[in-house]
Amino acid sequence: MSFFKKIFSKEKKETLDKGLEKSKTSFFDKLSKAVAGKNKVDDDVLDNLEEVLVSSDVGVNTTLKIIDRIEERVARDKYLGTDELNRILREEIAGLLSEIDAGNATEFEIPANKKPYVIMVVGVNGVGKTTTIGKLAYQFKKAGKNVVLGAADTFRAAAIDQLQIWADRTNVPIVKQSMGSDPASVAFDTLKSGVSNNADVIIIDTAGRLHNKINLMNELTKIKKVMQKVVPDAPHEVLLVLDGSTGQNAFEQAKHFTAATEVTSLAVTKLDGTAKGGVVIGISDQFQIPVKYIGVGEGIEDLQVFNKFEFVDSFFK
Ligand SMILES: Nc1nc2c(ncn2[C@@H]2O[C@H](COP(=O)(O)OP(=O)(O)OP(=O)(O)O)[C@@H](O)[C@H]2O)c(=O)[nH]1
Ligand SMILES: [Mg+2]
Repeated sequence: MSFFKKIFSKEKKETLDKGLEKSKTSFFDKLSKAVAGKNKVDDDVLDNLEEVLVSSDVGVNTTLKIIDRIEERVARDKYLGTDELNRILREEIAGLLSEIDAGNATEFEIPANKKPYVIMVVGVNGVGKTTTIGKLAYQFKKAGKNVVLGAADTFRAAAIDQLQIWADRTNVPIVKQSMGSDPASVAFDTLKSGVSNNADVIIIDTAGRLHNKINLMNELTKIKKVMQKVVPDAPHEVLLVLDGSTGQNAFEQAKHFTAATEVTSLAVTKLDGTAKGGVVIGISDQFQIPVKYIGVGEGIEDLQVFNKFEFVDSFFK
């Protein structure tokens, strides 16, 4: 099958499989129950499948899209055996993800023509923003890039300390001010420092408190504007971090943030401890934003470049 011709690094694949074990088991338990005792994909099977997808947090709209596509195939092929359902679901899900991006990245890369490449990281508190920034700093540094971190989450003192810990751990410089200072001012300083120190990548942490939409919009817009005084086309990437274990809540957060700012990529964290990996499929389909990274643990190496082929493969094995 063309989707799975890709050759994966075995070690990486094992981590992903292990990380997604919970999602996998649960999805497959449900899927097998959905087709138990049936040879043919009929209305009953489709109803059950719909339930399985919704309860795996794929989301209602995306579930309906998938069911529609399978119905079309049933109508076309007349007889569709349940033994083929796995394969067809895989194809349809990978197909949905393909509509959003090529999805074949395997390495931590940044565009060569943007220097410094500025990533602004947003998301509500506790989703894993700072951790994801630390993991990214580690990967970019490992790839030989000069990385600078900016502690523009000035809302809590601990937030700055936490980013400092990651800066120390990855041996990457950090620009910070005291708690309560203006996040836009920290972002400005970070870009200034990054430019004068020849940074390849600048990653800006932002406050995760739940604002109302207007406040959030104003704050993010201000940070962007101020950064553009230093690097006119910054930020090159607005990375929204979502906690994959929160299911429908992650959808709500995506709605909230995409309304407040232009989100260009997603990181879905905590997929190691959840039965809700389906959220990745639903969110990227519904918001038409590519999932770029997935978090599969708390460790420094527990961040992976999202590859839909690997993901779907792991989900369905
Ligand atoms: N299991 C697991 N835990 C994670 C992952 N990513 C982050 N965490 C944990 O989630 C908790 C919150 O992570 P932070 O990085 O502090 O989250 P944050 O979004 O920066 O939160 P605030 O600074 O409070 O806004 C920490 O205990 C992390 O170790 C992941 O992929 N898997
Ligand atoms: Mg934080």
